[in-house]
Amino acid sequence: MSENSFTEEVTARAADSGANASARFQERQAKAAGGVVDHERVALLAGKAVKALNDLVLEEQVTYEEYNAFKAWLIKVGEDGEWPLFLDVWLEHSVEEVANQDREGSKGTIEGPYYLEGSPELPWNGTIPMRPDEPGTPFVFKGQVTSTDGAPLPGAKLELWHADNLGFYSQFAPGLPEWNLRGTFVADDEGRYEIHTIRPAPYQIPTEGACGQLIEAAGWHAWRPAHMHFKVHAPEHQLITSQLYFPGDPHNEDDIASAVKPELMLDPQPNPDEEGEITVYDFVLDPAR
Ligand code: MBD
Ligand code: FE
Repeated sequence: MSENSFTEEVTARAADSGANASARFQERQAKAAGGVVDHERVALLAGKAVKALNDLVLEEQVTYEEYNAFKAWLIKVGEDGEWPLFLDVWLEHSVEEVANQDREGSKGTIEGPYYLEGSPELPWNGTIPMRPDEPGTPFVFKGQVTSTDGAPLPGAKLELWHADNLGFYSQFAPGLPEWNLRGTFVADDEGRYEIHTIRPAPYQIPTEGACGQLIEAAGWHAWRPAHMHFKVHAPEHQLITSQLYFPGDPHNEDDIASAVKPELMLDPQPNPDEEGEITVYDFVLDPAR
């Protein structure tokens, strides 16, 4: 494959991610029960948001040129399907902070735009779906799920999803098998799991969409550090949504999505039993409220 066709392929794939994320979010939201925010909260929150923007215009003496550039950009965010990407990168971390402030168990962090329900169910020591020649360092991820009182949680489920070795997520970038690098692992009768996967690559916000345009116009960087996403659940316990990170990634310090926490850092070691690396991480779930 020539260098050019590789670049084109990557660009074409990146362009699809935003549109897919919007469609998937709308499907899930349509199925979600409730979804109606009451009048008083709408009046309060929309009122404060509008006031904050008006204050900004007056404080910073915003011009018509800037106002129209903003309007054009907002239209493009929708056209590119990048509202999920924009919101999850620049706002979700605060929503997560509020949602999980009273938890005693494992730290959560943002879900991001690329979660899918219903990934293939696998045993406690299964291998995540991947291509036969899946590029990347083989990676074993093991540990135990317990309750905040220390009791093991048998049959806990760990949903894992992560990018491939080029930073692409299945079903959001074309050309990947449907459930590539997505799986639901059922812990054993002591809440233990030993998941076999590969190390994901860092993730770059697609450069050609509205979010990429904003990043370039502001002179920011477009990177999230390499990460693995999780949802961990067990009966009578609160679901936790989180991500885990790899030490030494240059973007652990300046994640564009502000979602890295010191408690979420892995400690990968050479695997003594097979090629690749191994790491241990235990999850602690809060009892249901
Ligand atoms: C990602 O992979 C991600 O996890 C978030 C939060 C935003 C964009 C891409
Ligand atoms: Fe991600």
